[in-house]
Amino acid sequence: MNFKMDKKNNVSLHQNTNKMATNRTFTMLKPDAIENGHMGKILSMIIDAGFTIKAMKYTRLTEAQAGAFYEVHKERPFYGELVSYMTSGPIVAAILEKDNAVEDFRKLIGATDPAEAAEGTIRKYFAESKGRNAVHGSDSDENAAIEGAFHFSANEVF
Ligand code: IDP
Ligand code: MG
Repeated sequence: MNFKMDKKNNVSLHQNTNKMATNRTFTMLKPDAIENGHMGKILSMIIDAGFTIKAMKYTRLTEAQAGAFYEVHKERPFYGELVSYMTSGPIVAAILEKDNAVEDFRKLIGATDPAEAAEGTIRKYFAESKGRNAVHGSDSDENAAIEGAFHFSANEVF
């Protein structure tokens, strides 16, 4: 993955990546989850599953930020739709900590498409569709570090 932001956005994707340990992952509660009033319930599920919140913010992505975050998908037919959805309203971004964080969090959120998500997963409960699927979870330790540093500076991580 190669996230690059304009200098003027004052976001460096490579700063502070050393602050992310391998027992951390990065999540976003996506605009549909916030819009549908599921913020509290999803955060409860995350905390009840044993994750500790190391950093968290309520924010709205710019088109440049969403475009860069999902740059790996830029050739996919749904890219435009994805960027416009991810900028359509506020999100909650967070860095989470737990043993085996990346894998355990992907299990907690379930498959990308809620129709394929296991019972008891966040996407099974709250996702509207494969596109509007309530939550993001990093897919590797490396991406967790990159994505965490994309959203948080060192003094925002506890
Ligand atoms: P993931 O979020 O489960 O890792 P990815 O394949 O990495 O899934 O896709 C990133 C995001 O792009 C998904 O969470 C979803 O919001 C969106 N997306 C993926 N596939 C489709 C699709 O076929 N149609 C519309 N949106 C999609
Ligand atoms: Mg993914």
